[in-house]
Amino acid sequence: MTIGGVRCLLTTVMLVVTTGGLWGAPADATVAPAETTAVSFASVVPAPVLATPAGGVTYRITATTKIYAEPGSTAVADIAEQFAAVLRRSTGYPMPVVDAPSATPADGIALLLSGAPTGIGSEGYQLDVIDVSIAVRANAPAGLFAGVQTLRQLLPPAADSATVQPGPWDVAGGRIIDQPRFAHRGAMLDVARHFLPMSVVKRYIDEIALYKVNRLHLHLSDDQGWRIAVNNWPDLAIYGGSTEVGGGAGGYYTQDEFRQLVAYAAARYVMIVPEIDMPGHTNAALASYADLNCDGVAPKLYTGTKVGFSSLCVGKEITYTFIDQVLGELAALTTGPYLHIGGDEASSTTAADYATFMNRAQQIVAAHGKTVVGWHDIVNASVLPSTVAQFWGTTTSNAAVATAAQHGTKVIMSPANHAYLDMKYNSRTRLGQRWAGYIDVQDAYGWDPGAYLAGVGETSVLGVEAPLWTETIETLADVEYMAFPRLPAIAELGWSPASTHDWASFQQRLGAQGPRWRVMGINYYHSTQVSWPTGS
Ligand code: NGO
Repeated sequence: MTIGGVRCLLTTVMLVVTTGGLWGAPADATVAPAETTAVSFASVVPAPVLATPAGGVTYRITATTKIYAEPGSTAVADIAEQFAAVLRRSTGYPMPVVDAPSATPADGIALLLSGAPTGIGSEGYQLDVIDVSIAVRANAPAGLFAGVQTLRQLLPPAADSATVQPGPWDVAGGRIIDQPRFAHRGAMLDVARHFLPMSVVKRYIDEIALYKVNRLHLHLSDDQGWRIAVNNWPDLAIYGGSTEVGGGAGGYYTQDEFRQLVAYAAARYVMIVPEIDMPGHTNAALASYADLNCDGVAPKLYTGTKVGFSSLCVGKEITYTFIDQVLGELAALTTGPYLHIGGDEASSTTAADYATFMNRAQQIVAAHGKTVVGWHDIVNASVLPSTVAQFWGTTTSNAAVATAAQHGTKVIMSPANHAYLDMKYNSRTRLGQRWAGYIDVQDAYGWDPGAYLAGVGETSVLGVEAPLWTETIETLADVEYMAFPRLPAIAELGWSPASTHDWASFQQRLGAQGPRWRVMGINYYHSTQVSWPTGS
């Protein structure tokens, strides 16, 4: 198997332990040899730019191993503490985090902001594993975080266990030099169709961060529910958030909870991109405030799954007061630069009204100091130079998006027939939809974001995003089943150089994740397209 042109050897050590899974692993979890197997460089997802194994060299984590952190950086200390916390649970070792000495440490695991190649940018890293030490070097903390995610994958899967395991804890020797292809590597959760509690969103952040996904787009409002408290318009959450698809209890995040999510994500180098969808997909808001309706009559709450029937009232001034206050509060809650304003499927709004509305909405976002993201329908309005369009079509050409890209609009690629995690894997999949087709892992992986949409080349592409719409998705187990193993496929398209793209290699590397997911209790779909190790 080759990664980045370098031939890697497969693993050799086969030991057996029992493992207790994290978060709901099956009670009858049986012995699984793959969980204590030393992991080779050839198993990393996303594929690194350059991986050079050093045959026969191994580093062993022991009871005296220290983690050295770049002195004077609380961000690095925090990354080191997170890594130590994972290792303490499974190894039972103390794993102290200490300041790195001025000379490169001669032992232990060092996280350093010096000595990395400058060309690898702020998210790149260099990982060196020799017999006496491990060093992760980067130009910025984000790069160290990415390097630690790679290191986690090089540890035996049992290292991700929530209970102490016997080890040994060996890491294969060699060097990895790595950096991302695209800046935006996103996942999206629709918390509107079915509300997902804080615990689920946090767990998903942990899971996506493992694969170097650095954006979580939260679809916070739709016809069926409004999920973020807005102080100026309290009924949005209290009434508009009181149900969901199927008529369940719904729910919403308080502003304090939302701030917690932003901070939790930031500590894992994930930026939250909040979305308030408008002018369509707004029944929950229209039901909460009669004044927002052109006829002054509030519709009923909606718990079905139709789209395209609702619209904010483009001709009423209160509509703009409303979005100014809502987006103003959201801007204040969000540390990242983006506010997503939706703009998809506005089929109850005329084309002229749509343009009028989206132009004003973009100005309002700009006035709050943020950059607009919209579904690609937004290119039918006059986009601001900074506005980012998120492509969700099922075709490989879209004239309006191509024209916008030629005028400088950056595009996030989420082609629904490849990147939508709510599509069924095949006709037997219980969850999900099929309007964009069935998407098994090879379909999720089998496209090139930089050369997919005619007229939208590599330099116009900000990155990729895998949306998970939740019309049929209700629980953490549902989320995981649809996201794994397709989310890592989209993550690899966003991170790895196009030159590493190779299905045969990818499905092997993806299969190697199975034992880790099993240990972590991730409810993944065992696609028959992937070679899963025995027992995973
Ligand atoms: C479409 C639609 C959403 C649905 C989703 C289901 C976009 C951008 N708008 O994607 O409202 O939930 O499909 O797959």
